[in-house]
Amino acid sequence: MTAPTQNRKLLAWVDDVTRLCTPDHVYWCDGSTAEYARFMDQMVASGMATKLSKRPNSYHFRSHASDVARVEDRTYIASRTKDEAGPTNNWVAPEDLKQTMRGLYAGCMQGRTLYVIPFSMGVIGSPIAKIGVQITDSPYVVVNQHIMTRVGTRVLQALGQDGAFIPCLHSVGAPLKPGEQDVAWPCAPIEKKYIAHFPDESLIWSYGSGYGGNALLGKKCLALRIASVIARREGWMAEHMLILRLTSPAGKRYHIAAAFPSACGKTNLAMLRPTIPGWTCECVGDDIAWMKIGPDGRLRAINPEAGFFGVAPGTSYKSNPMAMDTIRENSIFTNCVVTGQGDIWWEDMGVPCEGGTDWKGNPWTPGKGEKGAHPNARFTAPARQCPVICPDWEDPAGVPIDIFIFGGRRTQVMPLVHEALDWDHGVFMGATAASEPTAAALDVKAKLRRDPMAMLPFCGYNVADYWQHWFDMGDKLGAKAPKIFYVNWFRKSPDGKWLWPGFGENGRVLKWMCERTDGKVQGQTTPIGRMPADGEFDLTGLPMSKAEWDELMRVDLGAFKAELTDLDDYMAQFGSRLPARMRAQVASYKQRLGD
Ligand code: OXD
Ligand code: MN
Repeated sequence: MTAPTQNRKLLAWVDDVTRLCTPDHVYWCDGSTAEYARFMDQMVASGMATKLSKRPNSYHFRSHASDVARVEDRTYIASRTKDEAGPTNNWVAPEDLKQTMRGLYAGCMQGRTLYVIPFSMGVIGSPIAKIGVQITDSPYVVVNQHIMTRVGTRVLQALGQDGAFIPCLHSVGAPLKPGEQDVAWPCAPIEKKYIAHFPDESLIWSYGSGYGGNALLGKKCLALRIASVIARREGWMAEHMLILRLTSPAGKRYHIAAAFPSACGKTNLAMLRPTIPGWTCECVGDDIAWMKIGPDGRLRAINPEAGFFGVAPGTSYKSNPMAMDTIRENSIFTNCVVTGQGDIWWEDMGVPCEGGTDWKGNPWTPGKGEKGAHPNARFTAPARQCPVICPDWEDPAGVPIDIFIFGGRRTQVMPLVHEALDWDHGVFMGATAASEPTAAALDVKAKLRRDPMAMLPFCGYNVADYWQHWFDMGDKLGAKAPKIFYVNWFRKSPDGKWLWPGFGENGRVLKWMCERTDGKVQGQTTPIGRMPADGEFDLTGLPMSKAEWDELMRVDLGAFKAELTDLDDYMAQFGSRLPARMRAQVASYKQRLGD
């Protein structure tokens, strides 16, 4: 196939990789629907995919049982020095890592096709967008990238002869000997998997995994790890945040960006259906926000992605009706149950299932004792199919952010909502956010982990420098900086019951934030921040007793104090790189707690 571009750097890179990986064929993706259909037909024929008779143009894939989630232990930030990567990232000297990986890449595409996927993160032409090119030997990656990014010929046109792009090299790491039969989900064993980032040259090398964030390199690798480094250098922000627009009964619009650790309900909040009368919500993005200061001095956010790669289990008409409607057609499902009727199913989908084939390919019936879908089973669906997608979701200028929210999954201690006393305190709140781990990463064992700004697995440089960048952004934004809040939807009572109904009721929390932003309510100051004053929070129609509300909002100073040792240890790992302003925050926090 002749290359459909004259971009010299791109041609040279594809040539180099072809020589190293020795594929049987090279194919340049054009991004067309015909191409998508052809790949799907091929994968159905080879047994890699199942066409779902109940959902138009939708397919199911089963991964290898060892290749079901991101692998943080195998993810590397290969900056020039270990210190630049910081204590929270795995580091190997770039040349050493390249040497190891070149050894793995040598001949790794034998018997396979090398696909070149030109893609844009953000609408082509947006001043905030960036172009990447992924090379992969996985047709599953190609079809997913078609949904998750903007792929194809238009991107090559935008790139022209000399345009810059971020090279993203990916192989499943499973060469085929002549005549060898392929398996349904080729991948390499865990010790040969590498998800490598070379921030100093904006380069991504991924080897051995075909799954999600390890393999769809535009998402976590480019849009967060590499983009966070570029953003710091260029003075903008690349964050693990959903973006939504909330409109009040009076028609006033508020744009909110919220950071929660993986699998803590970002997609649900992004597609919220508020229960409070007159308030509406539209989704701009569910996972990543790229934000630049606009000509008016406000922070403007775009969603660099074009699709949703959501956690399937738990998604139902109760938890997220808009996601359920989004995935009715043209969607890809991975590691779900395929029912006897030719549909997909997962735990807590809210519909009965008579049985079918589970994510491992075994016959399955409910009550078997084992889960039918993997807890990190996913759907990939076009964002434009979301019934509440914001009409401006592709505005190249982005939407102006009024409010930042941080949070995590805490069954204890953290109240439903509190507000930062000022920008620096908000940075402290984000920096110290903690969560109980979920199924989105294979190898997280801790009971509670601090996940700064939900970026722990995604920050491409030293987290202490990242915090300094947040302080610097606050200085640049001044009075136009978004207000910062912290939420916890997951608190339980001492006898183990959820204290907050969540889902559509979360709109009430957002309403209080908007009213704070407008100065309509004042809140009350507590040692941890501002909280709703008596009567300020709209509980109309909620069957919640005063005692339950008090428990939900209870600030147990003893419990906060008990976490101070952990906080000190956490901060100490950054040594002298810890910003002075963060030290000051820790000191005033302790003082407010009365320590
Ligand atoms: C994701 C994640 O897939 O955060 O979005 O793990
Ligand atoms: Mn995510």
